[in-house]
Amino acid sequence: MKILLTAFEPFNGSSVNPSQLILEKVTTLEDKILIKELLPVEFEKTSIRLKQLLQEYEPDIVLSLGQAGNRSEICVERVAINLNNVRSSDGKKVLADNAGETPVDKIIKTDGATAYFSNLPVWDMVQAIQSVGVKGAVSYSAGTYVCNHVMYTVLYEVTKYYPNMKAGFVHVPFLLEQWKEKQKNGNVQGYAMELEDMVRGIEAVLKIF
Ligand code: PCA
Repeated sequence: MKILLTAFEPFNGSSVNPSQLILEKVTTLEDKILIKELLPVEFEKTSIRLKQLLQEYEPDIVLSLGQAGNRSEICVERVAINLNNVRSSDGKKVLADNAGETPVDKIIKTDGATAYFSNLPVWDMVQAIQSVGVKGAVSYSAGTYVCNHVMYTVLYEVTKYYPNMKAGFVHVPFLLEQWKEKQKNGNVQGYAMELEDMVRGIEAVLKIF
């Protein structure tokens, strides 16, 4: 069993991304090969890199991790949509990716489906997270930023070329220190979780694969 685990660099003014710290801490599992890859928060580069990784390793499972600061649980994403959009829902803010790209309502793949469901066992994953005392939930939107882009791109490739591959995405909340930092700067939103709880939750998920 080969698992490709990806995470992201920091973005949006943060000095850390919890997904990166989880990636560093998660330990290899006895009977499974874990391939770890840190991705840039860039629409274009992530697609290129992911395509290469799928070709090179042909993993059985691709699990991608990212941060969603407004969440209070570890969220197992159910669906990725065919849309890149960096504009906030009220239309007032734009969050460029780390390369300065600002796509607005842009279709990711003209020959792709409107959306792809994760083909991982999302409810079992949520249960695994909860079974180690960590808050977990299914989410029905991975957003329209780089995380959704990664989930969509992988599922597009899986649907087209890798019928046996399973793929999905997990969003984690802010880290406690990160949240405190944001609170100091007066732009707090959302919730926070300790890194060790995040790591325990993700390790529990990896065990069921
Ligand atoms: N979260 C962003 C991109 C990188 C990350 O960790 C997102 O939810 O799209």
